[in-house]
Amino acid sequence: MRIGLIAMSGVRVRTAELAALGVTLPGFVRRGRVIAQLPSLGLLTVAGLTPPGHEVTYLEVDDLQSLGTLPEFDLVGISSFTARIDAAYALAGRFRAQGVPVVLGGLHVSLLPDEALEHADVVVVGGAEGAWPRLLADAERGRLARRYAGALDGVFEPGLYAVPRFDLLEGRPYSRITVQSSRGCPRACEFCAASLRITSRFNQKPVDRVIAEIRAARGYVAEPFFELADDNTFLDRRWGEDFLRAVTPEGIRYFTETDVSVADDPALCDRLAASGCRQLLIGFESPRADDLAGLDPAEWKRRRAPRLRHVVDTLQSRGVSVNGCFILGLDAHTPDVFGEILEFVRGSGLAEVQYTVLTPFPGTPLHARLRREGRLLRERFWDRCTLFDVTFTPKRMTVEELEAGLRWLFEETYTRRETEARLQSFVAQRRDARLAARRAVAGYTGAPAVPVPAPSAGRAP
Ligand code: B12
Repeated sequence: MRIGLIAMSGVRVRTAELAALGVTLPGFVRRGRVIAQLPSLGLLTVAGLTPPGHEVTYLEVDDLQSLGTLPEFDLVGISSFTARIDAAYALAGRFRAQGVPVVLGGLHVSLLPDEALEHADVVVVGGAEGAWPRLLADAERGRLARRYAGALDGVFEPGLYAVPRFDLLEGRPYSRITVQSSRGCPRACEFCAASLRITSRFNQKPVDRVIAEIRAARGYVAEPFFELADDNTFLDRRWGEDFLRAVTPEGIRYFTETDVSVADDPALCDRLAASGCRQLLIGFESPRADDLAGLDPAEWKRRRAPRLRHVVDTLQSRGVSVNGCFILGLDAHTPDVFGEILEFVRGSGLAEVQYTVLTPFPGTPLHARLRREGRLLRERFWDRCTLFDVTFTPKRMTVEELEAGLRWLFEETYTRRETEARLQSFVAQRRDARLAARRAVAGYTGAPAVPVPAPSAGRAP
C-alpha cells in the first residue's frame, strides 16, 4: 500500500496578537522559531512499525500546502495535538472525499476518540505500538475496524517496539531531532496532557536502544541537536547513570525535560554537562509552595517547592542551564503572583524561563474538574489549547487579569536586555564550573581538563 503519514506540525502561538499589543519578545520569538523545526516522532515511530512491503511517505502540513493538490495514497495516517486538531479533521475530510481511508492518532484522538471518529475512518487510541501492524493487516484484507487500541505498557519491549524511521528525514532541513527515552510520568499532575495520558505506568527505554536511535538519527541528519521527547528523563537515577555513561562518548548535544529530583543526586549532576546535556526543562509551576496544593495526588511538587533555587544552583553551577516553567492561573493564584514570579525569576539566575497559562486539555482531570465547576469559557476550545490562551475562569482573578499578567510577564522577561542578562549570568556560572572542573581534574591527574561544551540552546513548549 502507498501510505501517507502527515504531521500537523509547526507551533501555534498567537504572536501576531501579542505583537499587535506592541510587545517585542526576542527571547520568546527566538525559541518559537527554534522548536518549530522538529519533525513528528510519533509518525516516524508509526513508519517504523510499518512492515516491509509498503511505501511510506512522511509529510508535514506545510509540504501539503506547497503541493497544492493532494498526493495519491491508499491509506493516510494523520497525527495532531489538540491545538491543530480542527485542521487535521479538515485535511482528513479532503482525503476521504477522494475515497482514501484516513486513520487519526495521537494524544488528542486518544482522549477523544468518539469526536475523532466523526472525521476519520479509523482511530488509534494510545500508542501506535500494538495497533498499527494489526491495522495494516486488516486494511490489506479490506476489513478495517473503526478503532484500534495501542499498548499502554511495555511499549519499548521486543515485539511492540520499533526504531523510528529517521531515514525519512534525509535531505530535509532539520537541525533538531527528537528521540524518546521514556513515556509517562508517575507524578500524575492534574493538568498534564502529555504521554502520561497514553501509558498505564512509567515506561523507560533500555539505554542501548536510545543510543542506537541517536546513532540512527545521526546517519540522516547532520550534527542534530537532540531533544528527548520525554516527560521525566532522570526519574530513575540508575537508568540515568547508565544513560550518561553511554551517551557521553557519543559527543552529542541534547536537551530534555525532568523534575526537580534530579538535583538530589549531585554525582549525576556532575556528569550531565560532559554528557552533552545543554539544558533541562523543569516544571516549577509556581514559586509559592501553597499554590501547588492538589496539583499532583502526592502533593510532591508542593513539598519540593522550597528547594527550587537550590535546584537551579545545583544544575547551573555544573554548566547545565535550567529552563524553569511556570504555570499561570493556578487556583491559588491571585493577581500579586505575577510580581512574585518575576522576582523569583530574577533572583534565581534561571538561564531560561517559560510562562504558560494553565490549560484544561480535553481528557485531563483538570478539564473534567473545571467543567464540573462550570469554569470553562467555552465547551469546545481546542484551537485555543496553545498554552498561551485563557480558556477558563480563574479562581482568584478575572480572565482579563490573567491575560494582562501573562502579557506583563512576557514584556518584563523576554526583552533583549533581560534575555541577554540571563544568558550572560549563566555563561559566567558555566565558566566558573568549567574552571572548577579543570582544577579538580588537574589536581588528580595533572592532565589539562574536561571537554569544553558548546553554547547552550533554548526551546519553547
Ligand atoms: C516535540 C513536541 C512538539 C513538536 C512537535 C513536532 C511534531 N510534529 O510532532 C513541536 C515543537 C512542533 C510542538 C508544537 C506544539 N506543541 Co508540543 N510537544 C512536543 C513534546 C515535547 C514531545 C512530543 C513527542 O514527540 N512525543 C513522542 C511521540 C513518540 O509520541 P506521540 O506523538 O504521542 O506519538 C505516539 C502516539 O500518540 C501515537 N500516534 C501519534 N500520532 C499518530 C498518528 C497515527 C496515524 C497513529 C496510528 C498513531 C499516532 O503513536 C505514537 C507512538 O506511540 C511534547 C511533551 C512531551 N514531553 O511529551 C509536547 C506536547 C505534545 N506539545 C504540546 C503543545 C500544547 C504544543 C503546541 C500547541 C505549543 C504551541 N503553542 O505552539 C504546539 C502544537 C502545534 C501543533 N502543530 O499542533 C502539548 C500537547 C498536549 C495536547 N494534548 O495537545 C504537549 C504534550 C506538551 C504539554 N505542555 O502539555 N510540540
